[in-house]
Amino acid sequence: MLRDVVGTANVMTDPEVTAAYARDWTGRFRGATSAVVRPGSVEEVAGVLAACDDAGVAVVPQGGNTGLVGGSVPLHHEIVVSLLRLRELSPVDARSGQVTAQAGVTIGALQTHARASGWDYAVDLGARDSATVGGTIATNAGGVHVIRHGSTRRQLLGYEAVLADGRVLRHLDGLEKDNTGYDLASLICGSEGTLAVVTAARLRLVAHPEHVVVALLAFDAVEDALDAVGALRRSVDVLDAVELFFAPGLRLVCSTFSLREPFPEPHAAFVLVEAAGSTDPTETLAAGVQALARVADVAVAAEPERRAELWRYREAHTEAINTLGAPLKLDVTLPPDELAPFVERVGATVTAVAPGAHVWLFGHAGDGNVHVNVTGVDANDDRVTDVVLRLVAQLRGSISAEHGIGTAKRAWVHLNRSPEEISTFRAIKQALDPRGILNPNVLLPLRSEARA
Ligand code: FAD
Ligand code: 2HG
Ligand code: ZN
Repeated sequence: MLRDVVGTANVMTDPEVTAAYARDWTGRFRGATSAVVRPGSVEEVAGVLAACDDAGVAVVPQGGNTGLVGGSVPLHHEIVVSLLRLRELSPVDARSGQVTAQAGVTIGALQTHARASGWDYAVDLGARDSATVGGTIATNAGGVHVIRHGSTRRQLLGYEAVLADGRVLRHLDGLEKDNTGYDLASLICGSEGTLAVVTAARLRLVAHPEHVVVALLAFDAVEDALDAVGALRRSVDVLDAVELFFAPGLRLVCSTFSLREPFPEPHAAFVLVEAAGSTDPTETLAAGVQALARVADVAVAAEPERRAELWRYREAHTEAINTLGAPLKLDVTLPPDELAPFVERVGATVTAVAPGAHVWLFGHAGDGNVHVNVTGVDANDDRVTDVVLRLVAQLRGSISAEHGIGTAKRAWVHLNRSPEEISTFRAIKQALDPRGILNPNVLLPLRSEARA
C-alpha cells in the first residue's frame, strides 16, 4: 500500500486536489489520475516505485509541472509521483564550486542559495520559480545561458536516482574527472522520467558575475537581426545570452501586460544581448554593437531593475501567448545558416495547412533555438506539427531543442533518429524498466507511430 510508504496525508485521491497535477502549464494537456503520491525521502521514492512495479502500475514523475511537451501529466491514468517534498540543499562547497540539491528544489531557490556564497547556477529560465532540479535534469533544460555555460547536462557532476524496481543508484562525489564506466548521469539527464526517478544531483556552480549589462537591439529587417546574432558571438567574448523576438510578439507582450514599447518607432525584429563578467563589459558590448551594419535603435541597461524590464519583453512571451488559449508549441534548433530560411518559411508552411493560424516566433538565437508557437488552431492539430517538424528536418535541425519529446512529439522522433538509434533507446528502456512503468507514454514512439 502506498499509504504505508508515504503516510496517508501524502497520497491524494480527491479529484479536486489531483486535478492540478493532471493538467499541464499551458492547459493543452489534460489527464486524470487515481492518486498523487508525495514521497519525502529517497527511501520513500524507492518504496513507492517498488510497490508500483510489483503491481504493474504506471507512474509519471512530476516536479514543477512546467514542462511544455505533455510529459509531466497523467494522460493515460498513470499515478503521479510528485518530487516536490525533496527540498534539501547542501552548503555550497567553496573549493569545488559545487552543491548537492534534492530533486524538488526549484531553480530559483538553487540560484538564491548559490548567490549567497558568491556563486550562481548557470541554467536559467522563465519558469525558474516553479521548475525543479529533477525536472530540469529529466528534460536536460536549456534556457538563456546555454551559449556560455551549456544545458543542464553540462552542470551535472553526480546524481542519485531510483530505478523502476526501487533500487537506488547514487554517485554524488562530484569529481571533475571520473572515467569509471558508463556515464549514467548523462544518460538519465534528458530521459524525461522514462529510465529512473531523479532524487538528487551534484551540480556545478559558476562564478556570480559582478558586472552585467543588457542591450536590446532593434532591426528593421529580420535578416539584419539574424546576421547580428553571429556577428555579436564573434566579437563579444563575454556574452551570456543572445535572444530573439519579433514585432508581433513584442506588441502582444506590451498589450497583455500594459508595458510601454521599448522604442519610439516600430521595428521588425529584436535581439536581446546580455554580457557579464568580473569587469564591466559595457565597452566590449558597445564596440560589438557599433560594428553591426544596420541596427535601427538600441536600449542599454546596467541597473538590475532596468535589466529586468528589458528581459521582460522577451521572457513574457510564453505567458502572453497563453492568454490567447492553449497554443501548439514547437521548440526546434536550426544550424546557423538555416536560421534565416526557417524563420522566413515557417509562417507560410503553417498557414498552408491551417489558414487561420497565427505563428509566433521567439527564442534563444545564440544557439539556433527557435520557439514556434501557433495559435488560432486546435493545439492538437498534428498537420501543423508535421509540416513544421519536417521543414526543420529538411534544414538539418533538431525537432526538440530543450523541451524534450514528451507525448507531443513522440511520433516524429524518427525525423532525427535512425531506426538503429530508436531500437537502442528501446533496449536501454527495457534493461532499466523491464515492466515499463516509468512514464511509458513519452519519448519513445509507439511502434505504429513511426512515419515515413
Ligand atoms: P515537470 O514539468 O514536472 O516534468 C518535466 C518532465 O520531467 C516530465 O517528463 C516528468 O515526468 C519528468 N520529471 C520531472 N521530475 C522528475 C524527476 N525528479 N525524475 C525523473 N523525471 C522527472 N525549458 C527550457 O529548457 N528552457 C527555457 O527557457 C524554458 N522556459 C520556460 C518558461 C516558461 C514560462 C515555462 C512554463 C516553461 C519553460 N520551460 C523551459 C519548460 C520547463 O520549465 C522545463 O522543461 C523544465 O525543465 C521542467 O521542470 P519541472 O520541474 O517543471 O518538470
Ligand atoms: C522560453 O524560452 C521557453 O521562453 C518557453 O523555452 C518557450 O513558450 C515557449 O514556447
Ligand atoms: Zn526556451
